[in-house]
Amino acid sequence: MTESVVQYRFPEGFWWGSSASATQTEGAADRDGKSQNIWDYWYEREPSRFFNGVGPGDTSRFYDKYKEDIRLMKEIGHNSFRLSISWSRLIPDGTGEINQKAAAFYQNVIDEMLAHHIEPFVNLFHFDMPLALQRSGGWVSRNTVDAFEHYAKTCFSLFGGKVKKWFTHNEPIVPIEGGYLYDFHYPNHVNFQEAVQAGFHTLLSNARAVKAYRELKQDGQIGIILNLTPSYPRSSHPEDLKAARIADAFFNRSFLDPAVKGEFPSELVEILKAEGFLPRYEKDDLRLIQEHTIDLLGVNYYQPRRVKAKEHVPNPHAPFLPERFFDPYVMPGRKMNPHRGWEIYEKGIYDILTNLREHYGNIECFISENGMGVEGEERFRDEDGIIQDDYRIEFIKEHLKWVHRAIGEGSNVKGYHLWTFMDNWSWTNAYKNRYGFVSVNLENGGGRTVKKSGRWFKSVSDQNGF
Ligand code: BGP
Repeated sequence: MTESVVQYRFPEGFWWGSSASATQTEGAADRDGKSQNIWDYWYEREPSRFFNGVGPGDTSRFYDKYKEDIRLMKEIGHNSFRLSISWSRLIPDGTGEINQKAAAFYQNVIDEMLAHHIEPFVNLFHFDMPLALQRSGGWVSRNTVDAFEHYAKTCFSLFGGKVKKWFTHNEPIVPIEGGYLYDFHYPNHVNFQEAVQAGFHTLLSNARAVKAYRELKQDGQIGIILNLTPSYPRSSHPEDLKAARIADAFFNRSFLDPAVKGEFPSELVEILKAEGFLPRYEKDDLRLIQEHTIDLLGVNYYQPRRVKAKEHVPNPHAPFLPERFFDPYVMPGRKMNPHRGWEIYEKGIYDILTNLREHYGNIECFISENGMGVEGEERFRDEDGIIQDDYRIEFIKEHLKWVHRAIGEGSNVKGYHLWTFMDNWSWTNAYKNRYGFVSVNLENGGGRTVKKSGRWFKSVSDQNGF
């Protein structure tokens, strides 16, 4: 790759790579002893809820093609990559016996990455509850917290000799939103009390895993990955500001404050108390959460949240949702990714990093997801077979410029991982929007081709900037 003038240079050792998750990439959903998770089961029951009726059975076949994929990661300049372990593959009943074939698979993946000098960042839970545990209540049940602690310890003892960056959860608020508030994950309940309980248990499971990890003294770091969506008020009117503050407490600080500071945001606690929704917990839980905060924070950023004061008195008979306190605000003139329906606001990434620097002790962090899903990318394939995704390069550059600026002002941000390495299965959106550096041909056995953005990323990684 020819050297070009580097205008934005990043600190030595910056983590360049991408992230992915087990259910979205592995395939082999019913092979080699893996049991069903909620996605396998929900798809079996309601295939029509998934774009074009495509389910999680095959996804991108990482299970079979991981060697080729890791080689491609190297080829496009990765020095790190985040994957998740499939709980229902490793411990098919959710708790109990280890599936030795699964243990061997993850061991091989980790070894292959290390052989290519790609550091594995390993996440334990990425939306994929084993069905056996969901049947007994999933995150609403305290037993799941015990099962998670056991699962986490199992992973640390199997792989912790080689893996030095661990994450307990990816976007833990999303299964709560999807499963218990807004009907886009199984079990499709709309029940605020369950949502709060599930959220509390998730946080407790994080603290238990952090504690277990520290006790093992494995000489690595443990953290959590949060989707931080800055809440911007429509105006500086006090009612709009209040709406934004409450939205921030619900969707960001609910997980950020306990994970990083060990405490729950008082605005949120007040609301839960006033509305009668405090979770059930045991005497030592709060202390455990307080004493076991994370080392390293992953920040997923796609879009901001814009809000305004409520325009109408909320219907007291409607199910209780956070939107009782604010309305979404559609800002005229906003820049959109029309495929995903998400606003693109690059400065948001800088605002998050600044907030972490100013209010969260400048905790060590990295951008663990950021990316652009585009439908119908085949139309950008040129005669050499390469997808000319200049829009993705532009998207990454514009975000990286703000990351660079935040670093200049002292932010403790250590890397940038794109969502995602190769096109993968996006939950109910299945393969509608493509996010990868590498395209996956679903008709042709999952054949891979590096997109223009992948080649460009190699030069960014080589030059440590662009
Ligand atoms: C994040 C998830 C990923 C991924 C990504 C893109 O919320 O961590 O799993 O899917 O978003 O979003 P989507 O797949 O919904 O388009």
